[in-house]
Amino acid sequence: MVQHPQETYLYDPSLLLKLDFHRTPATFKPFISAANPGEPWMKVRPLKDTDYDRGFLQLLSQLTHVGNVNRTQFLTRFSQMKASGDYFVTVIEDTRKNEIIGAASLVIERKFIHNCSVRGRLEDVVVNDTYRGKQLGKLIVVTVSLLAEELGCYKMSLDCKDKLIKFYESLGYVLIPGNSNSMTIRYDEGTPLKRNATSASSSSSTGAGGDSCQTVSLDFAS
Ligand code: 16G
Repeated sequence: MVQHPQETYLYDPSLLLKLDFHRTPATFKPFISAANPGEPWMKVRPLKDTDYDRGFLQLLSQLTHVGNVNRTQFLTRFSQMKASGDYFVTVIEDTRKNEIIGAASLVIERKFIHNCSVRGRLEDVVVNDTYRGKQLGKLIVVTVSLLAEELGCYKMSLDCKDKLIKFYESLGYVLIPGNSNSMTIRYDEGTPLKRNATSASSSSSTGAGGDSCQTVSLDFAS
């Protein structure tokens, strides 16, 4: 096992202990929370600079293309995120195996609108699928959603595939009528530039079953 005498959290871990899991519309059976995730070997915490050695990037590769990110690149990105103060990458660790088994990021977007308020964006949600049945998807999403509210966000949004809409709805996210479109220009698919515009009301350009993205929001003001 790799020993890490000095480890750095991306953000203050005590923030996670303040979250009131009774505030979420999600149903946990049995009841769990970030502070008590249901197994003694499970820990919900901020990303650490040492998580490069705990399979964090390998887990992300279950979500999308990660590439060959070396340790230096990882640590540079970690330092940039920490310095900005706006990145709340949160993970679930299996402490028996020293392995990251779930992750989700809250990214804070600073606004002039709403009295210089902040908006949350839920990004890069992924759970190791061998840990099914432990409510980990719910746990990690609710954790960062409550964190967004705790940090003063007036709303939180995410883009997801059609097949995940029901899951996010069960956690309080809604498709806002007339305003749930996710539009994208991709710069990573070579030339010519491909344009992908997907819409809740349009099925014409979305391709094979359920691959279009939709925007789902959690409104803390209402
Ligand atoms: C999903 C993720 C998004 C992630 C993207 C990666 C959630 C809620 N949404 O849309 O955060 O960045 O997939 O796909 O986790 P890409 O590689 O095509 O951008």
